[in-house]
This record gives sequence, C-alpha cells and structure tokens, in this order.
Amino acid sequence: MDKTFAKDVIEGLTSHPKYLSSKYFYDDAGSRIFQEIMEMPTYYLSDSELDILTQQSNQIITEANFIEPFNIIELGAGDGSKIIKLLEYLVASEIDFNYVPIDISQEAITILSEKIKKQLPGISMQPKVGDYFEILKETSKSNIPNLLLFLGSNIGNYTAAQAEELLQLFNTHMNPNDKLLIGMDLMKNPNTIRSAYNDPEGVTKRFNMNLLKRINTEFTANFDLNTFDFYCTYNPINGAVKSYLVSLEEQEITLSALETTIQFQKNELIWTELSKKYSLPEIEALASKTGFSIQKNFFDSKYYFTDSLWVK
Ligand code: AVI
Repeated sequence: MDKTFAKDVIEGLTSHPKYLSSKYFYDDAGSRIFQEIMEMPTYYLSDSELDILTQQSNQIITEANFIEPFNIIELGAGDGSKIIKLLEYLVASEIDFNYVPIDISQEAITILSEKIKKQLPGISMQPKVGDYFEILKETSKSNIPNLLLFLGSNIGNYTAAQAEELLQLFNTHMNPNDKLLIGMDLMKNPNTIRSAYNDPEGVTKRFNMNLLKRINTEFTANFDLNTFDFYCTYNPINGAVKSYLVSLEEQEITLSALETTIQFQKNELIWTELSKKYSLPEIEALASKTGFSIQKNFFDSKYYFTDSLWVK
C-alpha cells in the first residue's frame, strides 16, 4: 500500500471542505485519460505549446546558449508528446545532448521511451521513474549544463505556496549555469478556458472520476461512481480553474483497507484540482520570488501560452 497516498486520502476526505490532490490522478489509467484530454480540440494548451516548440525550438536553444554536450531534463515528461518537436530540432541540427525524461508513471515512461526510440533512433536517452528531486540531486552532480523542462502548464496544478516551494527547490538543485524552461498557461478569454475543462464529451469528468476508482482499487473502498458528478469553475479575476467531484446523495463510503468511513452530505464537494492561469506580471513576480529571472518568454501565435526561459 502507498502510505503517503493513504494518509493524504484520509486527511483530505476528513477535512471540511473535502479535497484530494490532483497529483493522484496519474495512475496508469489516469495517464491514459490525460492523453485523451491532450488530444481534445478544446484543450488548447497542448496545441499552443506544440506551436511554440514547432516554431521556436531553434530560438529557445540559441537563447539558452549552452556549451555542448548538455542535458535536457524533463520533469513530468508524460507520453513525450510535448518535447518531440524540440528533440527533432536538436537531432536535425546535430546538437550533442542527452535527454533525461522523468515521470511518476512507469507506463507513461515506457510508452515515451518506445515512441522516442522509434521516431528518433540513436538519441542518447536515460528515462527515469520516480521523485523529481532524488533524480535532480544526481543530475546536478554532473558538470555538464542542464536545461530543466517543466512543460505543459504542470506548475498550474500547484497552489501559490506549493508553486513557490517547488520552484525554490528546483532553484536549489540547479547549478549556476543551468536554465529552466517552464510552460505556463496565460489568462485569456474566460470562455476559451472554461471550454478546455468543461468538455461536452465528459473526458475531464472521467479523469476526475478515475481518482475514486483508484481509491476503490487501492483501499478497497465502495465509491459508486454513479452517485458522483463533476463540476468545475473558472475565476477570471484570479486565473483559477477549480475542479470538484459532487456527491449526488447523502451517503457513507467505507475505505476497508484504511478502516475508515466517510460521510457525505447531498451535494457535498471534493475539491480535486487547481489549474492556474497566469498574467505576465504574476510570472515575473513568481520568478523573482523564487530566485530566478526571466531571460525570455516564448509565446504561441495566439498568445495563449508561454514557455518561459528562466535563469538563476
Ligand atoms: C497536467 N495539467 C497541467 C492539466 C491542467 O490543465 O491542469 C491537467 C488537466 N486537468 C484537467 N484537464 C487537464
């Protein structure tokens, strides 16, 4: 049993209001549903970042100005769909680099490795499954420069305090000449943002519901998915998309393996995810608060998203 997950589930479901962390969405089934989300036309984030990396990989690498060889360390690499254009550019330009994708899902890393090997045979790659910081501790010992990638608006899933803590930790594990390329989703027409998360096909709903399924499997719980719904809101003032599961009835859920029962009122919420959208001044402030400065922002053609290059 994953003891941290167990502790977090008990803590979250016995709190008022209830919450669960979206970091637990990504078991193998959840990672697969997330790939479906990335393919949805309304989920513009993937297209925007793909646009940046297709059009501007050359400028990003020129701007980073590394002595070769260098490492590209991708935190939360997923299925590799975000990075492929950058890797293609590096290979085509005969640049000497080593790719280190890191993810918590073994299945995602296996899919990624096979895909990259097939598309870019001969690439130097060391895929790793596990905790970012354990792996970063090791890579920071090497004396070749590191370009850290934290793409896909992954930072948006952290609260302000968590994001600061995480970025400060990145900073601590970076050598003076290392750089960070961080993907951040920008504030924009609120309807565009709402459609990305409130999809009519219900894929995002399934993504959230999968967390209850996971709890059923891992802790022998009896969540009946038919008695829960999905709800999400976007607040254009603070840029927060917040996702919830809603109990459709008053009910008691038993988590047998954790010897815990949880009471739900009718329409009671479980907060499952924050997806934060940033303004440019907020990005500046976050960088400087965490020991970085922005070297350059790379925007997509619609100005929906930035891959922001940060230096220590
Ligand atoms: C991984 N993360 C940046 C996604 C997001 O947009 O917050 C996860 C997601 N949640 C619902 N749709 C996609």
